[in-house]
Amino acid sequence: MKVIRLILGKLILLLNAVFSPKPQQRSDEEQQRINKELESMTLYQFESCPFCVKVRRAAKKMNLPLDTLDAKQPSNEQALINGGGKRKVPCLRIEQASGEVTWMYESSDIIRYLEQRFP
Ligand SMILES: N[C@@H](CCC(=O)N[C@@H](CS)C(=O)NCC(=O)O)C(=O)O
Repeated sequence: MKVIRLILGKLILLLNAVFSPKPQQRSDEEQQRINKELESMTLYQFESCPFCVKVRRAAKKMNLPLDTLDAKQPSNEQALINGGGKRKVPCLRIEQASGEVTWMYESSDIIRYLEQRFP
């Protein structure tokens, strides 16, 4: 079972690399403004988790260079559990200007949030 999962994971990564989405183009000024906003967000993920790949692909298509953290790494895993409440990925950590932090689970919710915030 572990071997099958490993092979499927590698296959997902290969297909993702081959069929990489084309990033949306923006003016340099607009892109810099968005990149600055993205500094308040971090995506907790596993490299070959299909739901994480789905979010990364959507972010790439929207040209949103999200900071990512490997949730398998113990300190990141602990931060995810302490902050978000569960060890599940993908999870987007969003820090508001007020300092309030939101931990958003569910790939579809994360993608919808990014699409609405960066139309
Ligand atoms: N419905 C969720 C599914 C996410 C999910 O099942 N993630 C798996 C990894 S692919 C997970 O975090 N499992 C918990 C674990 O491995 O400890 C989504 O779309 O984000």
